[in-house]
Amino acid sequence: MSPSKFLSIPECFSAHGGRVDHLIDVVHWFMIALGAGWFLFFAYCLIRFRASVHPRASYHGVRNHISSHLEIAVVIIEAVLLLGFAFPLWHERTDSWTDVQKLDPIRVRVVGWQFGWTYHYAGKDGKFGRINPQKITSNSDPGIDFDDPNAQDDFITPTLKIAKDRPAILAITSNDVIHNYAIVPMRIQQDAIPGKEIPMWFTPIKTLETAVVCAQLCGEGHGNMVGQMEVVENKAFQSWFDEQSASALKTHAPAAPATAEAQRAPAVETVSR
Ligand SMILES: [Cu+2]
Repeated sequence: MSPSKFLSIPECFSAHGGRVDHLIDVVHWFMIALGAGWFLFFAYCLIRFRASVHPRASYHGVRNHISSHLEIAVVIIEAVLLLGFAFPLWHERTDSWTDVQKLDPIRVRVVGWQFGWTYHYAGKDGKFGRINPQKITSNSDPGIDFDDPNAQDDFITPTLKIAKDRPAILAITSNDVIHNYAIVPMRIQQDAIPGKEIPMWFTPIKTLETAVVCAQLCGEGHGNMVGQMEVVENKAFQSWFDEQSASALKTHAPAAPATAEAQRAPAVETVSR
């Protein structure tokens, strides 16, 4: 039996999510044991030291060290949970890149703002364009500087689209205040802090359409800060991505300068007879 089944957590859709659920289970088992222990101890005290048997209070209390030993045991178990389970999992999701790079990951910048999310894709060249805060024209504008050649095929979307069985590396940031980007079915979330790009990665294992939420109280519209995300088959993702990138390039690339040859030779109209 796993306690996480009773917490209304939605189904898991990511490769690593089972380990997060396992950690939730371990923590809850520990809390159940601790809660039951304290309750039994409380009930024991009520009966053992009831007024009818002990009309006069003892001002010395317990003389041995059992309570200190119990406290130390609790601290040790909590340290094992934190250092043995939680930190390694967190490190792997946010700081461990070598293996992910080899798996052709999808990279997306996620920009939080009051009150929504904007997604910035690097386009076909795989390079994100320069970000210039002075280019921001509205709350939801990530401020891409299209004078940068790397930015010409960059595109932005209001919905996160990624591919099944392909790792997604999301770099989380914010345009204004601190938000928190959370995808519960993927068992992952990260703070969105202005001026910082904090990465996190996961691999979706099933196709899905779901909501993402802001998990940090960020202002009066916080409750409306629900975004959409889609996990599609890689083929569908790739054709969508290529299309978006090509149309961005059409919009942002400067008009190609006329070649020297075209300038020399006057345009000749061929007429078929
Ligand atoms: Cu928010």
